[in-house]
Amino acid sequence: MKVSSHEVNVRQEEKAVLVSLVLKSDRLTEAMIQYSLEELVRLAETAGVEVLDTMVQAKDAADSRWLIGKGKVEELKLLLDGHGANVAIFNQELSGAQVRNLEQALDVKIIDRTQLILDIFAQRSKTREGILQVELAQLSYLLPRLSGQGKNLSRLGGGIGTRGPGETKLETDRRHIRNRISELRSQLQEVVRHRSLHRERRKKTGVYQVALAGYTNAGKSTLLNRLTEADVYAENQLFATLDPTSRSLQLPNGQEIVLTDTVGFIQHLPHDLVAAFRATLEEVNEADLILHVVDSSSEMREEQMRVVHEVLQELGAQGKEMLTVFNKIDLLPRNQVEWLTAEGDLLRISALNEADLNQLKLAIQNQLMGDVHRFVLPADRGDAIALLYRVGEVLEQEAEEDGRLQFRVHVKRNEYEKHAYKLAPFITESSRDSRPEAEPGRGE
Ligand SMILES: Nc1nc2c(ncn2[C@@H]2O[C@H](COP(=O)(O)OP(=O)(O)OP(=O)(O)O)[C@@H](O)[C@H]2O)c(=O)[nH]1
Ligand SMILES: [Mg+2]
Repeated sequence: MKVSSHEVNVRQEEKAVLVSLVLKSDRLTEAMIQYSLEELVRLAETAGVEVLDTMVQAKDAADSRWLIGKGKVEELKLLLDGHGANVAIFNQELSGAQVRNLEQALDVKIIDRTQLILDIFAQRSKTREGILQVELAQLSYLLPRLSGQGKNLSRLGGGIGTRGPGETKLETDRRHIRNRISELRSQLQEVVRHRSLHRERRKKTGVYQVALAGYTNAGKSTLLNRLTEADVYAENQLFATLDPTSRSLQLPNGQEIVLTDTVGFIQHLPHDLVAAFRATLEEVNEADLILHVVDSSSEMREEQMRVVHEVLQELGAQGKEMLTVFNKIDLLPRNQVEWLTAEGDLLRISALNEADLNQLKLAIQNQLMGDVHRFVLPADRGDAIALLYRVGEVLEQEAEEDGRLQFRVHVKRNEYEKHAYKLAPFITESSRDSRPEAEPGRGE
């Protein structure tokens, strides 16, 4: 994998052995274990660490002192010494005590998966918002682990088992961190406020928002670049994108929409990170349509899709209109392309194929625009009228001579499918909506 020279310079001295604990109760297949380890290797390399070896232990339960078993710790020590490694990176999250015990036993720097991901984010974030969010996530991770000395925390921790100055120092550090956390939170609140104001303004113009979401390395930024001639960093590495980028995109019918690229997801995405990145990820939540981009050439495709659904759920975006975009089909044997299935609407494309990109634009258009229906309802059908207002946007309302009411309503596809049976008897005419000009005050 490619690591930019800058990162190599920064982290050149870190040579690591990677360690993964597999719980037997998780019933992971050999392929899943292998994949998870490969992903950790990619994460480490993305962070600029040189990976010298890997080690896996299957166990019934995690050891509370070292995560892995005592015998394995000794084995690891030999491995580290043999390779001349100075870091051990664990695939699982470690407690503060485990980090200290491992450091004592192994005499190398101990890093866990969460820290590694936070580290990558710290190296990558460029915007003020991103930088604030990463610092918040790092401090939230650090605070509960600040209970003594460790190579990782040596600048911040007090002495092990010592009282007096060490403990006082620790208390000061804790207070310091708590203060900084509240400071960061209030700064981020300001960012959130700005973002939502900005979004409100965009909404008022009636321009549709479409968000690219998906597992890291699925091809989201490549799609944004190819569709909008944006110049977003897209690379064959994990977490190439951290800060959302929005570009306008013209659909085949001439209408402009806003397409937003977002940070990729990964399995076991650190909770502190999701919490801290909420403001950024809100972009997904606020979109009219989510394009779930999937690397269809990945052996772990299903697993990755599940992770994405989980994170979307955590963000409260599960009910959103979604189009699954199976990307990179150029890397799949032809006969396997048909096997790609998902719940709801889907598309099979290659970001490298111009015709596929046009197909994607059409699919977005169809998905977003819905149809305009003309309904005629008796004035006493308050229930049906209320439903009309709920499922769509009422463009026109007129009273007929016989006292019935006529409505022209723009109804989104998925809403219509859900409620069509109740409204179908009142429809008198339907047509595809083209929304040529902006309509003020489009509601949610
Ligand atoms: N063969 C092939 N490669 C693709 C396709 N789409 C993207 N890629 C490659 O996949 C790699 C990852 O692409 P990105 O666009 O950076 O992926 P991303 O989803 O933005 O990744 P993160 O920002 O890390 O979440 C790059 O090397 C792209 O060139 C495709 O359709 N076919
Ligand atoms: Mg990207």
